[in-house]
Amino acid sequence: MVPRGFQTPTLDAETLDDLEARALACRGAILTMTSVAASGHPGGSMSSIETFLMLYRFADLRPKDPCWAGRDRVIVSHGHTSPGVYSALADAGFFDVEDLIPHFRQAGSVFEGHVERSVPGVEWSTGNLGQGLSAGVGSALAARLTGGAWHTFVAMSDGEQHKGQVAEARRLAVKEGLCDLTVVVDLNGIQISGHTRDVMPVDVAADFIADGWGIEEVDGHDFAELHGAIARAVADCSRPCAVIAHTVIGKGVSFMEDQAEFHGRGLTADEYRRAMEELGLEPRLEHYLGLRTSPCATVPVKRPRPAVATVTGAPRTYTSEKGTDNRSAWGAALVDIADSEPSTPIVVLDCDLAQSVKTEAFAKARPDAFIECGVGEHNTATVGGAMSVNGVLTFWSDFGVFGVDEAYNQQRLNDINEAHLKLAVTHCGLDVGEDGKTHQCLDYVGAFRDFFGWRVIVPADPNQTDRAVRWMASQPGCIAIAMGRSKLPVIAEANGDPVFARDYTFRYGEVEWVRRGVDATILVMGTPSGAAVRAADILARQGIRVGVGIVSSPLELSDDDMRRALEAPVLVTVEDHSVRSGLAATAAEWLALNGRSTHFVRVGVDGYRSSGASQDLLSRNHLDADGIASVVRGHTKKNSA
Ligand SMILES: Cc1ncc(C[n+]2csc(CCOP(=O)(O)OP(=O)(O)O)c2C)c(N)n1
Repeated sequence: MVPRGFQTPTLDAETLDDLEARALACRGAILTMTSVAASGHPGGSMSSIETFLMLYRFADLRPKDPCWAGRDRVIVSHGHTSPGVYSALADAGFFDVEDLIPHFRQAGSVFEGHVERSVPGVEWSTGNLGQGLSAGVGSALAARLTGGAWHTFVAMSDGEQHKGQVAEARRLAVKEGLCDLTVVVDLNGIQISGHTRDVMPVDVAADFIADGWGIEEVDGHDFAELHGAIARAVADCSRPCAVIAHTVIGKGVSFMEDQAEFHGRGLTADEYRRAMEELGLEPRLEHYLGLRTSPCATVPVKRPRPAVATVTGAPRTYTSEKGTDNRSAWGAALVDIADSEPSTPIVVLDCDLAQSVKTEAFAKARPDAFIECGVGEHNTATVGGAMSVNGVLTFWSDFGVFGVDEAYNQQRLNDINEAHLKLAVTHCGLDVGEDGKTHQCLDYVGAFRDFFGWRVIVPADPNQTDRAVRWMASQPGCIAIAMGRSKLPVIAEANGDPVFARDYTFRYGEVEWVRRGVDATILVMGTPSGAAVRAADILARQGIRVGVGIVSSPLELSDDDMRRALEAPVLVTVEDHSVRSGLAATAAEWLALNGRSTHFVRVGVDGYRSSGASQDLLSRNHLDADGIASVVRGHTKKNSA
């Protein structure tokens, strides 16, 4: 038995023979499962199979305890090679190959078309190419921050080397000195549309070298060479290393070799029979097709609870005399959390905006836990997601346009991976001010609306921000908190007492009712909240009584809150956000789903706007107190006429 962990520099002849036999069996499984499913990606699976066998047999893993905390992390970035990954995992004992083959790509089965984190042994769901190395960087950083001794391995393809995110990840790995990170690139020279050199030439080795990686080039079908190179990479304590594995797509079946056609299609029945014959294996298509009606016995992996803050420090209270912006309240709460939780590994990721997003104080207090990722948001989003599933309480703070819009698909993959990233985005809405259209993040609620796990908080003032940030740190799951840029008034009761102070506790999904009124209801979120309250007070003096509900969780409006909102004949939603997909959309959806109608008015943003001072932009869009009051006044009059 060769010990796990790549500590043995060479493999003996018996082990090498054994590996060859396993590779052959896996090739048979790859061809059979893709033929049973009549879809999938056999070509790359067959070029990568030696790498997968090598990693899953020799990395420090416990197949019967796939979530063991100290395990090495094996991440496969070219998720379409799931037949190869799953067959190597089955070979290593993570589950039964007899359960895998009949249920590959079948509705309801755990064995999805691209590698899925619910499968025992899979660390990160991929399929959107170019993200796996970032997940590996996140895992290696998490080892450093948690004191974990694990090594991170990332298997990649050559086609995905085109992606910019890969370069972002390579650079961060070197900058952070991640020598416990090893990449194996399957350089088969083929991708969907043909030869990689024709589709988009990339000098993979030169790119890694240019960014400071150690590299070795080997025959990726030669177990002895592959093992030796990986063992040397693991032993290199000076830098991250990449093993460039020269391979042949479709390796082992003559008519599949070097053919782009077999990148992504299962074989016909005749091709399958011929291929199995060539491999010297028994074709068993009918047998497995017959098993397809039986239930899939492999169940999704249950992951341990993530790192969350258990103590978050005493809340701060802000007053209107000294105006504060929400982002400063976020930055201050963050420092408090770090101070209160010395035992919880914590990290704050930055993309060259710490000063603006107010994480500088944290960076000064905890330089060990502050990671500057540069202008590399795609990478940062995935790094953050991966850190959050590897024992680190992970925050990323950025402008809304970069943390949400720029990294939309990475945040979607964080959702799919059931990550626990805490995203604090500032400069949202027109309140970005003079930076103009390119920086107006008007869809921060809308973007996350279409994910199924992300929760979104839009606090109304610095006090609510403070409480919401502390709450967010104590929660599992992906949560975004979205803020503007300007100093905001403290929301106060009619008697002047701050609303979100003293014994106020943030509760996700709860509307805070700060004014009562029978003529109209304003539901407001975020930056214009103070203006909406002032508008209600202006209108009260004019005899129009308007209720105001502050919505801090715009994706959740409870039945009770909506019924209360509808007690008045006019409903006005107010938001520094696109009216198409923010608070107004949630309210409209509730009305439609509950068969209710009302006089419904949306105040918000319905197009990109010019640059300018925030207050000017907000007032030009009826998002200041006078603007909101005039809209409400107009509609209450019309409604009663
Ligand atoms: C971001 C992204 N763009 C496009 C695709 C569609 N796609 C799937 S595989 C592939 C190229 C495959 O080339 P390579 O990764 O080298 O795989 P191989 O053919 O070697 O299996 C593409 C473009 C994708 N999965 N992800």
